[in-house]
Amino acid sequence: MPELFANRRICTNEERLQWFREAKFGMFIHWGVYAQLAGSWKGKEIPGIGEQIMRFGSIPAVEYREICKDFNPVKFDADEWVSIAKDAGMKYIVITAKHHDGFAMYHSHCSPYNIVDATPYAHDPMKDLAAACQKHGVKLCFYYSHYQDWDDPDGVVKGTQWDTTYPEDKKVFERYMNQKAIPQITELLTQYGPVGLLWFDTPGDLSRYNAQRFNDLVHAIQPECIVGPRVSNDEDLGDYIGYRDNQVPSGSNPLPWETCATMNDTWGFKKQDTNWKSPATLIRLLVSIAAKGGNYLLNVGPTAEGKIPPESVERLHIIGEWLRRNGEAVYGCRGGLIPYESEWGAATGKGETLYLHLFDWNSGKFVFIGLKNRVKSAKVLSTGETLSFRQEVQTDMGVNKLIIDLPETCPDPYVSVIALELDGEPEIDVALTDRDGALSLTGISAKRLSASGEPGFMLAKSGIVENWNRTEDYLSWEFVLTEAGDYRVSLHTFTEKDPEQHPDMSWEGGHEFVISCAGQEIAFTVTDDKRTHPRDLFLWEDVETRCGVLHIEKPGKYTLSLTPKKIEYQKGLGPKVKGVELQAVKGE
Ligand code: FHN
Repeated sequence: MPELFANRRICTNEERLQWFREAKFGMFIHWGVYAQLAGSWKGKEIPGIGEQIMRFGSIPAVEYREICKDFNPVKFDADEWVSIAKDAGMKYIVITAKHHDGFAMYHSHCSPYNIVDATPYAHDPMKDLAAACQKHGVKLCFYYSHYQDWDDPDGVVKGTQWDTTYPEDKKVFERYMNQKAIPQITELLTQYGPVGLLWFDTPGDLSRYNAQRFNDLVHAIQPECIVGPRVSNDEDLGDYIGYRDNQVPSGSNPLPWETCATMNDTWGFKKQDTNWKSPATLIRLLVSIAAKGGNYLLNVGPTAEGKIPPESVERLHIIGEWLRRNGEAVYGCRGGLIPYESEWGAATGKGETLYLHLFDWNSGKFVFIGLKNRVKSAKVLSTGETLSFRQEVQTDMGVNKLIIDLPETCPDPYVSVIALELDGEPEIDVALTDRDGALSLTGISAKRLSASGEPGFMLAKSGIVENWNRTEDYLSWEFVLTEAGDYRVSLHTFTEKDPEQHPDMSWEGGHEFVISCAGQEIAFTVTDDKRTHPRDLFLWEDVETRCGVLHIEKPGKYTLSLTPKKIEYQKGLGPKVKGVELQAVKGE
């Protein structure tokens, strides 16, 4: 019996998640023999994500196996990879030990289809990574495709089928479980020392029974090892909450959670994908996720030679530089101080310090609304420069205002952090208030109500209101508007850019709604007036409907409700609502 079995002890979820809660930032590594193809097959560029070129290029398993014969990552240097992660401020790495293609990137004794036995490289990179992680104090974690295996005679091929050699009707999933998946996970948990997290993927139609077997296996071998949320489609299995790829929720979640994300548009190395996110986008995503209480698992796709692409290294270094100056406002910080998104940036807290992460530095002043504490001091976190400020209460509206004077020079490109010493732990009145004439009323901050008792619609963990198929269900918000005048009102719904992959999320318009506020009613039909593709949302698009104009006679507290009059069912979807936006009409 392996030694780790012998050391088995009981470990609570809280204990095993302690490091994860503090970590905030990790490196996802998609590395496999697919890197050899770099996005092309037989001289043709294959559309789709790099690590799934076997599927997108309909490459038969017998031909795909030939790729291994040339896979020789002689430039792989575990120390270099882990140092890049450490320099970026990442606290854990999650590397693909086996992706859907079925190829083990470590020395597996139960399948010869592995990097040691099937490639000229004949060396186990996971051994080196385990040693480098130990040396640098970075947690080693493994990704394992537990349900899909496009090479195993009994493995699942989800969705579109192609010639994977083995007839579907002869497959016995239990045989794959018992002869490959369970033994390989056991190897991963017994050959490389402590493993921080087992990151499962695409549970598909995996039965509850089998998902539970994977879950229990991990905890039985290494009680401290976290089980990733995609072990099952059932939300109660897995030790933390996982969002979909590149999906950042629009509000905070008090449970430990993670978003995994690409740095360009793919995971596995793909030469043609040069759509790199900017350092500003990456740092703002890291900050927004931390402020909502989550972890950011950012991907790199090393080449077949074993190098992390220079575009990724460069961006990671910039993030690391930013974290060296501002990491105090990220690591081990409390999220959820403001439970919804703020246009100006984000807030985190630690003890009696509140950190305001400003995405734009508009020299002059910054007004923060809702802070109930007395501020003892304010400074720029990265430079220590003291800032002057004053606090006032607008009593008629009950709005607390903190006005901070900002010097000319922006201290940090991308995001500047102001650290406020308070008279106690941060207490923020999260009543919704406009800022510079704009106000977002999102699903997260709405009351979900129904004229007939229990509302039938739901708030998905992404923050989108879904299953809205009854006209008696409606949304309502209470908020403060600090300026009188006209406000343009728009509704934001969501659609899927790739309806084939997630057909449930494609868009349907034609619904009729009424917005009621300040004694006025705006009736409108949901139309596709403007589409935007938020860079961080990858497959999702925002569809804006311009509803009309609301007149606000005087500043004060208001209630706005969004009530459907008719819901279109042609595709049987109903509206997927992100929220309503108010924007002051200025100078017209
Ligand atoms: O199908 C995989 C995909 O190739 C990639 O590994 C991502 C990373 O989260 N997971 C699956 C899709 O969600």
